Amino acid sequence: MGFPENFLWGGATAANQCEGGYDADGRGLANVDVVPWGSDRFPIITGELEHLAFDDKHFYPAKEAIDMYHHYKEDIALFAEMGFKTYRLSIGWTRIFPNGDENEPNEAGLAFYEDLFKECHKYGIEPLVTITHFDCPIHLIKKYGGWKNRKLLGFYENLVRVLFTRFKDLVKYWLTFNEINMILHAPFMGAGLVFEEGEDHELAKYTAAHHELVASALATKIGHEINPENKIGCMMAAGVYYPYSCRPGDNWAAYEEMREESYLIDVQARGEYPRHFLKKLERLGIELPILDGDLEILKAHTVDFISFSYYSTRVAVGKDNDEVEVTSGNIFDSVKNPYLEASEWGWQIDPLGFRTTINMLYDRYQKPLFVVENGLGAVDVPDEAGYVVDDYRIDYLAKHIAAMRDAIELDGVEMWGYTTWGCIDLVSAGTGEMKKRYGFIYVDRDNAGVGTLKRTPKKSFDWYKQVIATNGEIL
Ligand code: BGP
Repeated sequence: MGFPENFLWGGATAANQCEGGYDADGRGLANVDVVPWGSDRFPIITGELEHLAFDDKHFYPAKEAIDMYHHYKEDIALFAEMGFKTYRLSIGWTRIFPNGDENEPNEAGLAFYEDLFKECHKYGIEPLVTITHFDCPIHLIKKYGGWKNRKLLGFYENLVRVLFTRFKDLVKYWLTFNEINMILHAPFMGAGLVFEEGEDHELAKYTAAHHELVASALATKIGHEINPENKIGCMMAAGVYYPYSCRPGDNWAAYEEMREESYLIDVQARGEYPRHFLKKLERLGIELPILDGDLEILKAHTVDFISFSYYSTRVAVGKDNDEVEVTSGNIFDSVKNPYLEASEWGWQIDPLGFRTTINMLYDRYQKPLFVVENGLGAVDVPDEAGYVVDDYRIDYLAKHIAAMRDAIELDGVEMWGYTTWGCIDLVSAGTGEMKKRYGFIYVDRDNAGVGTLKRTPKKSFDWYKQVIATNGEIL
């Protein structure tokens, strides 16, 4: 018992957080490039502050990131040394279509990923590819307004057609959009939205979300047509909501939050908008731009599996409750849970909540699951030799893997694999820091971009190697 025999152990990254090489070989500018480190980052990623180009006042960590663009062979060799069965990475859209609306792709960008995938296969590592991970060409934002414009759907369709065709023999596992529910919380990252003065934010977000949902269903259709072997999944920023107390009002708040976070995945997994969501739109006076055929496409092309990130559970409080303390979480805050410890960034640590989340998703969708992000962002202090003893990370991961094992072994959940977030140190999506590290591999670079970029395995490197070698028996 324990983990299934072909369980896909591995690690995950995203192009903009690790590749660098932002203008290499014809690559165009993307939203994620111009998101700086520092206090302006948050208003920019939420679409409140327009910032569509570099300036001299900010530092832009994605420009060089950890320069995986030039280190991928070395990095993949280290992943192979840990025994990775899979490596989750994302495509930089602007490497393939620098502006996003060209007819012909950039060959250099395709060649880069082709070589990277071949490098993975050399070691028997199965690539798991996120088509867009918080990634949208700047040109599409400036000219069309990002995903609130239906035209984006056609540009995305071109992208996926090129990817599925070119990488037919190299990639089987695909995710259409990273953490699609982040449109609701970080709409510039999730959908290239910048709000205009007086604009109805809800209308813009739900419209963009509709376009991404149809795009995702179309991608599923095209992907299956090009290669029936393809497994195409959705991706959710997950984490169940607990009611702050057993007051009915708190419980209702938790229930509502959970439904709101899940509505996009409901569409991708079941092929229909949930009725509570349509009722809500009615109340808000929002009419979605649903064109003829959209609902049929959504219905006919649901995903093959559900992937998700999990870092924390969240807590909801009803309107009738007292003042409560708040703590940080992935992009958005949550009410503080007094029963949990938190990371240095305030993210609450809850392995049993992981098991609950896994079960909730499986009960809700009855489709195979894939954990594509989980991990601990922490400050690592290397010794003189550059070695990090990260027992805190090992502890976090061991407890979460044990909870996942319970979900599989005791609850019968069908789970395809597990990739830890940021298997090599990379730039934080939420804060732009390098200091917030998740990796098994230390990268010498600081928040201001200073460092040699040297890679050094941490203590957790050998630990994870053993986890994979024993298929999760020894944690
Ligand atoms: C998810 C994103 C990742 C990643 C992770 C950790 O939301 O999909 O890109 O960065 O969270 O978040 P952070 O980098 O803010 O610590």
